[in-house]
Amino acid sequence: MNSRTLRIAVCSILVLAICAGYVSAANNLLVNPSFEEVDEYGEPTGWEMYAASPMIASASISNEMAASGKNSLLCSINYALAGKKEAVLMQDVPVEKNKVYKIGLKYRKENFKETGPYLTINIYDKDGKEIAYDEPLIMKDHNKIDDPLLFWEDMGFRLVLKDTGSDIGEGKWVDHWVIIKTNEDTEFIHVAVGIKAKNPNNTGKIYFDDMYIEEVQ
Ligand SMILES: [Ca+2]
Repeated sequence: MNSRTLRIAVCSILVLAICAGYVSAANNLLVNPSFEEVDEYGEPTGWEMYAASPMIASASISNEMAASGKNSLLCSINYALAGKKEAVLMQDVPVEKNKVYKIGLKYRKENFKETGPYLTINIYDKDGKEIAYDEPLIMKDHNKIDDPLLFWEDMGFRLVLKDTGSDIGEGKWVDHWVIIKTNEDTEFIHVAVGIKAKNPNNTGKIYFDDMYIEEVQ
């Protein structure tokens, strides 16, 4: 193979790789779903962060542990102090009306013994107001969970993956997913991912990675 042929071959492979990357990225509607991109301040691009007391419960991008790529979202309780501790990342994702979407994530706990992690899903209208569903509710299906302390809770106006102190995910990555349907007024899916703990007695960490929102139907 001469150098010109080699160059063409390398370029062709690059183009194919870029196309493949584009196609798979196009299926996931979330921006920065694997927490790989950070701005000059180390904040994850595409996400809005909220922490009530960031010294006590924090959310940050970490390279200590990752399900894919180099980074993940780390939410930690740094001091065991009384009160409600919350640290969360949020994103509003434009979606279509009357379609079915699958939403999922991976997480891993490290010595985390409190309530949390959680994933909250709201369906928003064009004004960013949450839409309340009557029967049928938001959720159509979800992954099977063999632990009464961990469950998907559909309140009609909000769908939450709630962990009330299970051991699931301790020391290993676990997957959770849910299938939802948008309605006639839907413009956005709002997701919030992080930790919420009330009067924590322990410090601990949770890593999140590989989130997705995909249209399935
Ligand atoms: Ca990642």
